[in-house]
Amino acid sequence: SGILNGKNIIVMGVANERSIAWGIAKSLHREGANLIFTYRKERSFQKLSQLLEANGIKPLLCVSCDVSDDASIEAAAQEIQAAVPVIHGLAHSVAFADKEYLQGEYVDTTRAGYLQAQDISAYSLVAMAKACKPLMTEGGSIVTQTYLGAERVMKNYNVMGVAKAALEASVRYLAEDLGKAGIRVNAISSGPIRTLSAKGGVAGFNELVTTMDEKAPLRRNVDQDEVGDATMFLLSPLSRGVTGEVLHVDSGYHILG
Ligand code: 0WD
Repeated sequence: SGILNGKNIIVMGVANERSIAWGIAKSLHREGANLIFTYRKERSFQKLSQLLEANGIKPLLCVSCDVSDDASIEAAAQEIQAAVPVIHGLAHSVAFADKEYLQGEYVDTTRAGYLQAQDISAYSLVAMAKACKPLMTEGGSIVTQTYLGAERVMKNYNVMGVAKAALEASVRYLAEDLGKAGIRVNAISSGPIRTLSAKGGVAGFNELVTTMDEKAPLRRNVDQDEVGDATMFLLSPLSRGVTGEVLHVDSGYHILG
């Protein structure tokens, strides 16, 4: 008896129990959704299988999908279509930039580093929206994960901030295109959360977390479960009038000057 009973939703980007996508998966499961997971690395698949087992979650399907590869996306979409007739939602929670470019100055970004960040972190949403559109025959909801570095200069976030800006603009253009098919497209802009990518990637990440405790209106940071619930809201009919939106789940940090 959840708000998402009978809804089939794809979750991308569970690497381990700290992943934002795992917070999303727990919220969606609690509300009765049937889940389809995509993973890139074999190690993530093993982690994911253990997590599902330990939490008593039976997925409809787990499929490999490397978003930097069109053939991999197409194969994943075909496998999903063969197993699940209709998809109602997509939680996109993947990004990547070489950590060499997540420190120092943005001006030093190479063409290859720039393109890779754009490819995996921004174009992947477009590619996945394109692949999922034919499966969302009853309308649907697509939600991605962004960060404040898209809107303003955050130290060290550099090339990823520029990729997130493209991601947020893509949310708006996709919302216009897919709105005709009853498909909504939104983003969550979360505060800094200690995950595999964040800790290992962004230089000075610990300072970002400390600043939340000291300065954010709520005087604390957010966690994966809070992002999970907000993402669930955007994937659910509770948000049926909302599209093209970036919702901040950051203890209010973004309102500060
Ligand atoms: O502070 C944070 N952690 C924030 C993260 C604040 C605001 C936003 N975000 C965003 C991230 O930019 C990303 O878009 O949330 C999203 C999820 O990030 P996360 O939960 O921090 O990261 P993590 O737990 O490391 O999972 C990211 C997954 C990994 O899975 P795999 O299976 O590959 O280990 O994204 C994956 C990444 O490797 N990923 C890819 N998945 C498919 N194809 C690819 C790819 N090419 N590249 C990376």
